[in-house]
Formats: sequence, C-alpha cells, structure tokens
Amino acid sequence: MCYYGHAVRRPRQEIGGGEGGREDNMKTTKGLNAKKTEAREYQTPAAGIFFTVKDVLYEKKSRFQRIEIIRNKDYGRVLLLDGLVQTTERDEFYYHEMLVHPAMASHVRPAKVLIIGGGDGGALREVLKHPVKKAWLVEIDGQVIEACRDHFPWLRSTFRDPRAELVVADGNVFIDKVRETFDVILVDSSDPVGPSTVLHQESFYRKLKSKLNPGGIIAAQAGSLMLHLDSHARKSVFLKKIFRHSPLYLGPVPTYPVGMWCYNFLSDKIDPGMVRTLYIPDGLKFFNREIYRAAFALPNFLSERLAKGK
Ligand code: AG3
Repeated sequence: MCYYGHAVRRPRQEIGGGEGGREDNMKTTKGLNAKKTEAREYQTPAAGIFFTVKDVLYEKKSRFQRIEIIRNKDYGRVLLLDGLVQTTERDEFYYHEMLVHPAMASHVRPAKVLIIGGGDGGALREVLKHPVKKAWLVEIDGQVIEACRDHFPWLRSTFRDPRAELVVADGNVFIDKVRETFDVILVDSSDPVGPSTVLHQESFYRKLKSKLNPGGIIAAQAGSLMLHLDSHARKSVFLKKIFRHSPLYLGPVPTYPVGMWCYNFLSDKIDPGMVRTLYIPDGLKFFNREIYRAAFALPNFLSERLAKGK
C-alpha cells in the first residue's frame, strides 16, 4: 500500500441520508448502540434501518471516521462508517456491480482504471473481472482498507491482485497530482452530504475529466433516489456543462436509504443509449444486458426534477 498526498480531515456527519443541512443538528444514535446489541442507520430523523448484532468484528475511530464491522444473522458482515451502512455481505453485489459494470462494459478496452474511495474493495473486485492492465484504488482512510482486508476474507485475493495498486490519499488531492490518465474512473464515495461533499462538486468533475483518456467514461455513485433529489438536480446542471453525455441511472440496493440508488454515467464519446456491444464478464449476480438498458429509465418525478434544474 502506498501513502500519497495530504489526507484532509473530514468533518463529522451527525446523521446521514438527508437533503444536506436539514438534519445536521439532530443528535441521535447511529451505528452501534452502547450495549452493542444493535447497529442502526437513521436515514432520516424518523426512519431508518437496523441490524441486530451477532458479533462485533471491528470497532475503531480512525482519523476520519468511526469504522464498525458487525455480523448480522441475515446480512452477514456489515460495514458502517460514521453509522452509515456502506456494504453488507448479503447485498453488496447490487451496488458494486451497478457502479462498475455499466461503464466498464460500455468501453471497448478499459486498460487503466481509477477507483476513488471504495476502500472495502468491492468495486475493485468487480473491475478486476475485466481484462484490465492496471487498477488504482485511492482511499482516504487506510484503516478502512485494513479492516476490510482482515474481516471480509473473500476480498484478500482482490487486494493481492498484481494489477491492483492501493493508494491511501484524499482522492481530491490525488487527482491534482497524478500524471497517469485513465480509461474508466469510478467514484465510490459516501453520501453527497457531509464528508464526501467535495466528491460531488463541479471542480472535482472537471479535474476527473482532465485525467480521462479519449473515449473514457466516469461512473459515480450519486446517492439515494428519494433522499438526495436536490443533489441530483444540482449536479445534473453542472455535469451537463462538462460532459456531452451525463445520464443518471438507477439500481436497487436493499440496505441503502429507500432501497434505490442513483449513479452518474459521464462521457464525451459514449452515449449508453447507442451502445451496441457490451463487454460483460461471466458469473455476475446482478448485471446483464437487459439491466443495462433498463437502468437508464428514470421515474417521472426524477426526470421532472432534473428538467427543472436546481
Ligand atoms: N459507498 C456508498 C455508500 C452510500 C451509502 N449511504 C448510506 N448508507 N446512507 C459505498 C462504499 C462501498 N464500496
């Protein structure tokens, strides 16, 4: 693992999944409770998800956030960062396959791939199912990588793959300094409120574009279909100015807020509606050709909100 650039301390988030600001003063329990019998995410101040705890596998405060990995009877291992569910053993494939494969499958030959965030390794595992030359994973918090390497044993081979380079750095700083350019860039950040706010801003996407090879594609997790509508609308205004094609697409993630997640597909060359040949690795659990086509269909309330702009 290599350490690179200056990591920036991220502000703590009081509660996740809101429209930004509205809930920030709400003090409420999240993550593990004091007795360590239950872990909760308050998705709004009044609703959320809980997991009863079979074992606490990891619990530490890093420089950036509270990292918790618990084991739950139904969802297996669950990773929470500052009380926000990042990944569960049972349903992580929904998210990781939909973040990675639409972009990777649309590109004729993605040789060099950059992942910003995603220290749990799930996105990297999916990228390495393609015949890439090299994949960089840039995670701000080295302790997330270590915790996941130790407690998500099925990811050990992913982290050891000779094509993978793990970099511990702030993605926003890394992108300023890196000399390499990429065919596909994947942004596996946290919610568009709190710590990851910078990874949802115009200047960041302009920088990413400057590191994209001709014909390149960016896919970025964009947040919850219902809870982050303002953010989708705000981002779509500036993304349209930067990229010729910037559709949102959707995929279910059972344990994320409201169960339906959004992703940005960004490219100057590739219009997903026009792609005829898809390069899809064997053995995926969720993603296929039909899902690819369907994912770009948006519900009316979202299209109308995007058409209105900010
Ligand atoms: N990154 C996106 C997680 C967002 C979940 N949000 C929430 N639970 N409020 C996931 C990282 C997994 N590689």
